[in-house]
Amino acid sequence: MQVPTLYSCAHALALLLVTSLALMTSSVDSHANSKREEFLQKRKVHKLKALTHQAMRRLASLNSYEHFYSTYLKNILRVRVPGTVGHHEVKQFLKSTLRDSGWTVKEDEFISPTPLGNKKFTNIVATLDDTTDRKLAIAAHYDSKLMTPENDKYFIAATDSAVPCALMLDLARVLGDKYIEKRKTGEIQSLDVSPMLIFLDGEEAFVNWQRNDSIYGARHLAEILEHAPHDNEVHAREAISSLDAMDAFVLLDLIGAKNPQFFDLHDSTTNLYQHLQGIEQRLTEVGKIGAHLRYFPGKPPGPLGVEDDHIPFLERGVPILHLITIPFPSVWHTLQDDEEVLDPQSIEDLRKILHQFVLEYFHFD
Ligand code: 1BN
Ligand code: ZN
Repeated sequence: MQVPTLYSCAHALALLLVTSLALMTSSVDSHANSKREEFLQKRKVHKLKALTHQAMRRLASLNSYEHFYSTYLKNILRVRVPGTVGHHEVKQFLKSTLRDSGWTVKEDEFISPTPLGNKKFTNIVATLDDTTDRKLAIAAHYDSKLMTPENDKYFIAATDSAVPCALMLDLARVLGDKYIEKRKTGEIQSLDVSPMLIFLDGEEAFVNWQRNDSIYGARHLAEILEHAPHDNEVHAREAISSLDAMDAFVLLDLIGAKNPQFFDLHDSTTNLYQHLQGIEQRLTEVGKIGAHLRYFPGKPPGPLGVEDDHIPFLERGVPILHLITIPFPSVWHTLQDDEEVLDPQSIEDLRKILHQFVLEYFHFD
């Protein structure tokens, strides 16, 4: 019989220690994983709370395109190519308007190489309550594409995406007012899920649309959020990231021209899309939106893959609701994408649908 030496005893002990440490780590890992799964499940079971008919009518009567145009849209309708004065001033306008509406504003500033050299970009991220476990992100890009002017006519990208940005500022006002009112009356102390408005920079290519010359802001922000632990320490310990906090990423793009149609492009958000369809139907029934074929007709006739700011979020597993008009406006990426192409009637209708959607999502009845 072999007598164990001191060496082999120590060896066995070390092996035991390593094995039990490995077992402990893997059980910590699997505990964190199951906690993360449980956390992610909440986005799937979130219920929207329908407004009453009376609240719906009241809300739909409050709107006015004139106010929307003069307060928000007019200030964005200008050249806003990264690095220009217009870009800087629109950025300042977005931040101050959001703060005035009661939102907490953060900036994600970074420098990235582009085919035209290093450029500075700034994403703007606003939350109504930055302490909530979950967020519903609503996003649009605020930069405009670099294009050569002709006969003193400059590219102001009205549908791409000045109107989407103005719609988001309008949502900021509606949600901010409701939130302040509800806190005052003590109806809510805290929220389960907060709206998050993201104004992305550098969506447009400087030369040719390709992976490393486009969606600069979205690529940066998705990466940052993926690696940032959740703000809540308990969730952070469960390996939950700031990106996991996103219920969905709703992207608005190419909005403002006549006859817009939005298809149900992602199965992960078909439930949200169907909710938009329901709102469109209810508003049509009470005569609060104009006669139109249908803004939300359902699934597209064939598979459609549209490149846009949602891609880095999609690749990281975030549910995507892509509200982009298909077909694209006929003026897309031409100098004609200006104020003249805008259709106040459909913008007003979409404004009402989006207002109702967010109020129902956050239970702000
Ligand atoms: C949308 C608006 N996009 C740019 N401005 C994205 C896009 C680029 C979609 C190229 C299709 C082709
Ligand atoms: Zn564009």
